[in-house]
Amino acid sequence: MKLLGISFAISFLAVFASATFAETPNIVVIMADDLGYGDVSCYGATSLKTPNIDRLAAEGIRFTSGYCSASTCTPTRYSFLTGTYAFRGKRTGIAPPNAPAIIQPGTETIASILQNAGYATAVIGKWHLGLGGPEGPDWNGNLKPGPLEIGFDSCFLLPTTNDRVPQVYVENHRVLNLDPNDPLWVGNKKPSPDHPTGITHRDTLKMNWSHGHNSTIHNGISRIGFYTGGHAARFRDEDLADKWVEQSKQFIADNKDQPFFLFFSSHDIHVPRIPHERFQGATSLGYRGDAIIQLDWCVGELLDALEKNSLSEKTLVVFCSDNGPVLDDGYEDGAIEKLGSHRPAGQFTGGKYSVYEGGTRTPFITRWTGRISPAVSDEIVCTIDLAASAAALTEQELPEDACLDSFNVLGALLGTEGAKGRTSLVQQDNGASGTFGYRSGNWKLHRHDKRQARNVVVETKLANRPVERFQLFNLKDDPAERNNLIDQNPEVASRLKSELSEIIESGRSR
Ligand code: NG6
Ligand code: CA
Repeated sequence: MKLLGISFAISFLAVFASATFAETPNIVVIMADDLGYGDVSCYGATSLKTPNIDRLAAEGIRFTSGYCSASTCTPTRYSFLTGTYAFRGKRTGIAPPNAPAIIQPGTETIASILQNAGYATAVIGKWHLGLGGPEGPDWNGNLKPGPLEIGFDSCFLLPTTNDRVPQVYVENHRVLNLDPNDPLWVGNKKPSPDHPTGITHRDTLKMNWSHGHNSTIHNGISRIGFYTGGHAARFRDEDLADKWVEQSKQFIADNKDQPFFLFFSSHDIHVPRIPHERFQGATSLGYRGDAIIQLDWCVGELLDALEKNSLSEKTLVVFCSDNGPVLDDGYEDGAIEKLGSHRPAGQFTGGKYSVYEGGTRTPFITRWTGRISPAVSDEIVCTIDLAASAAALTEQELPEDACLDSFNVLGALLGTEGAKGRTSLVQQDNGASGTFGYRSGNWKLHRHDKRQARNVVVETKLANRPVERFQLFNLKDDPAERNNLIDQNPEVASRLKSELSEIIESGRSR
């Protein structure tokens, strides 16, 4: 009897333990860079095949209204981590090379929430949210504050972007492999008259620049900003994806016995698009397509690593992008010439830098083997909601003053019967420019305080012609936002205008 009691107690404990464990799954967020809605085959691309991303979609939920919150990198990443719209924060537009840390220590983030819940937390890949105190990054010393001060236990970073200097890795608080006898200097001004740049040495470049990107040359490519030194620490662009995967596999293996949160922040398919030699020529679309194949390979490697460690059933994987697509973003890499019939934003208008749907509606997939039933969902979900949803998943209260615009859409993310996503969402372009998209149900309001819709440099076809301050579209009938219905629907327009103003002015939407 006693034996029976013990074995009952043990099996009760086992059930209880596994039930508890089931609600603290590992969370892996794979964020692509500049990947558009139509760039992968499970979202309709036919000019290339992305078997691993497709596999994720086939085994999980493919969202047709999955968003990032901004159409550039820094504000989307700020919102994803903090759960607060970036337009509320200072200096949240595209960060320059020497930007100080944008998210202040002590700010609640999805990482700190999960860290509090006992997760091991790591970010591997592109950061682009600044490092260091008000003076900016101390490249030769401690790069602090940074991810480790806002909830990550460890980080392995591309500190800015691949087109911004410097081309070095940052591991936790230090530049990796930095030789103290060859200190790293990073600045905005040409350091000496003889310093080679994309202008003075243009004929030596392995990829020509088309706008901007003509300062210091590294690996045959000129960049945004200047730097000298740190030669032993410099990476080859071709090796970045392999490095993110190697580091991630190690992190997964090291933490397989406890819950972990991995933010896998790919630099693909941001410019300069220089995939590893084995992917060069993989598609007919040029390096932009080849970089998508490299990204897809990374996803496959991560899924395999989960499988090998028997973690697929214990891991919620989220796949998303930081903003919509762009073709010529500063380098001549054939993206325009080789595009053919490929439509990077799918049926949507605009892309990176715009508040048309193409700027923020992106591939968005969730998978949790055994827990999520494969489906396609039209619910509205956004990267900004992952913080509140992670808090709900791990049964933690969100502090009142944190994650001000993050909604718990866990049910929609997991495909729970009848669960709803958001009812509305603010979209922004870059920083606090006064350019907003506001989706409410199927209605979409545009607000262009500067009366300029798009970035003229990269969207030549969509020219930055003056626009009305407000426009209204019905996304159901007109996903391409072509027919401005504001005059026919004054009441809807007025309701959306005041809802948007209220969200902006009240300082929070939660
Ligand atoms: C722009 C760059 C663009 C890209 C972008 C940031 C120029 C002319 N353009 O200023 O190439 O780097 O910033 O991209 O320099 S993001 O995806 O990180 O937001
Ligand atoms: Ca981006």
